[in-house]
Amino acid sequence: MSTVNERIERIYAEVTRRNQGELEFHQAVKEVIECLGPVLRKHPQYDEHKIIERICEPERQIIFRVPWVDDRGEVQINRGFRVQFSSVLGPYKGGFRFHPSVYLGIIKFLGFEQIFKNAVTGMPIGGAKGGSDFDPKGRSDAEVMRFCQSFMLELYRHLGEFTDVPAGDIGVGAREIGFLFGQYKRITNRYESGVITGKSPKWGGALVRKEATGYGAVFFVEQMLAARGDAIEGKTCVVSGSGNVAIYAIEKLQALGAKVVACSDSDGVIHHAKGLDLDLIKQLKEVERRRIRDYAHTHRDAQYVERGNIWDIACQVALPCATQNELDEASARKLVANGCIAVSEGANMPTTPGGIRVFEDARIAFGPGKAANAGGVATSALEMQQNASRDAWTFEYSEQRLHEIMTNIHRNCYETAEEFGSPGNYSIGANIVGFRRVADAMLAFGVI
Ligand code: NDP
Ligand code: 2IT
Repeated sequence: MSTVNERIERIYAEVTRRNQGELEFHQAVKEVIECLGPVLRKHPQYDEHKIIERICEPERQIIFRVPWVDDRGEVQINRGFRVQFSSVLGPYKGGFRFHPSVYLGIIKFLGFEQIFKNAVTGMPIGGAKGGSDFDPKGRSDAEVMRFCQSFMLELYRHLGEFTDVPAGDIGVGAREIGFLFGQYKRITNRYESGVITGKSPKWGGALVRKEATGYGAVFFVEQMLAARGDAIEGKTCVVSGSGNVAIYAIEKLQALGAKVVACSDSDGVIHHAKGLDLDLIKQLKEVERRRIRDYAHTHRDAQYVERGNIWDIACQVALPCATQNELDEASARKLVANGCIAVSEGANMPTTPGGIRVFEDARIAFGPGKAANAGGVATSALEMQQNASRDAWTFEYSEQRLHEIMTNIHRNCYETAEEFGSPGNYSIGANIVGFRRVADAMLAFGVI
C-alpha cells in the first residue's frame, strides 16, 4: 500500500506526462495538490473515488480558429480556447484573456485555479477559462470588434446562462464584453443577460463588478492585517500593473488611508514617492489606452524606469496585480528585507513557488490569488443573481456584499489552515476549502 504522499506524487507525474509543455498548468496543479495530503488522510473516500485525478482532467476543452480581417484588409488568424474544467458547483464560470502569450497551458492553469477560487467564494459557480493569443494592443475598435465577433461565432454554442458564463481578464474589459455580448445576442436571438458578466451597468451589468477584484484584494489584506492587530491606514504600498485590478486596488488602498507609491505596465515602472495620482492613471489607461511612462510627463517628480523591477521599491504592503510569475524568489527576498509585512495577490499566480516559500519562511501575511482576488468572480455571481431576478442593486449594497464575501473567505481560509495544522497559512487554507467543496459535490454526483 503506497502512502498518500506517494500517491499525490504519482498523480502529479501523470499530469505532467499527459499535459506536456504546459508549465503554468503543472505549477498550478502542484501548488494545490501538495496541500492535500492531510485532507486525503482525514477523508479517504476522496482518494478511493479518484477525486484529484478527475479534477485535474478538464471536463471539456475547446480549441478553434479565429479568422478576421484587419483594417488594411489583411486576413488574420488567431487561436481561441475555452477550457471548461468543472461544473459540479454551478455553470462553468471564468474570464477570457486576450494576450499574445496565451496558449493552452495558460488557459488550463487559469481554469484550474478558477475551480478552487470559485468554490472558495461559496457561490454556485463552476470553473473555466478561455481566451486567445490575439493582441488588442494597437488595434482599432473596429478590429477588436471583428475579432470578438469571429471569436463568439464559434464559442456561442458552448455558452449559456446555465452552461458557461464568461467574463473579462487580461485584455478583456468593458469594450470587448460589449462586442462579445452583442454578437451572442445576435446569433442566438436571445437577450440572455446572464450569459456573460462584467457588462456595462448601462445594459445589465452589476455595479461594483469593475471595482470588485481590486477592492476585494484590499479587503482581504485588511482582514489579514486585522488578524494580526494591524491596519492598512498609513501603510506604504506598491501595486504592480495598471489595468483593471491594479487601478481599483489603488483606489481602495487610497480610500482606506494608505499611500500607494508605485505601479507599472509591461514596459516599465512608475515610482512616485509622494503617492500616485489615480485620476491621471485612469485617464491614461482607461480612457486613452496609453503607456504608464506617460505619467512622468505630467508629474516631473515621479521616476519612470523602463523594464524596472517594481519589487525593488520599499513598501509595507505589496499587491501583485499584473500577471503570473511576476514576483520571483529574489524579488520576495527584497520585499522582506525592505520591511514588507503583507502581500495580497490581485493577479492569478503572480508569485513563483520560490517567492511563496520566502514569504512563508518570513511569516509575513500572504493572501493567495484563489482567496485574495476572488472578489471579482464573486461579484460576477452577484451580477448573475441580479440578471436572473431582473434587478439592479445600488453601489453601496453591492460593495457591502463584496465586503461580507471577502470577510467570510478570509475567516474560512484562516480557520481551515488552523484545523489542518498550518495556522496563518492562507494558501493551505484556500486550497483545502476549495477542494473540499468541489470534492463533496463530486462524491454526491457519482462517477461523472
Ligand atoms: P488588464 O488587462 O486590465 O491589466 C493587466 C495589467 O498587467 C496591465 O498593466 C498589463 O500591462 C500588465 N501585464 C499583463 N501581462 C503582462 C505581462 N506578461 N508582463 C508584464 N505585465 C503584464 O487585466 P486585469 O487587471 O483584469 O488582470 C490582471 C491580473 O488579475 C491577471 O492575472 C488576471 O488573471 C487577474 N484577475 C483579474 C480579474 C478581473 O476581474 N479582471 C479577477 C481575478 C484575477 P500592459 O498593458 O503593458 O500589457
Ligand atoms: O480570474 C478571475 O477570477 C477573473 N478573471 C474573473 C472571472 C469572472 O468570471 O468574473
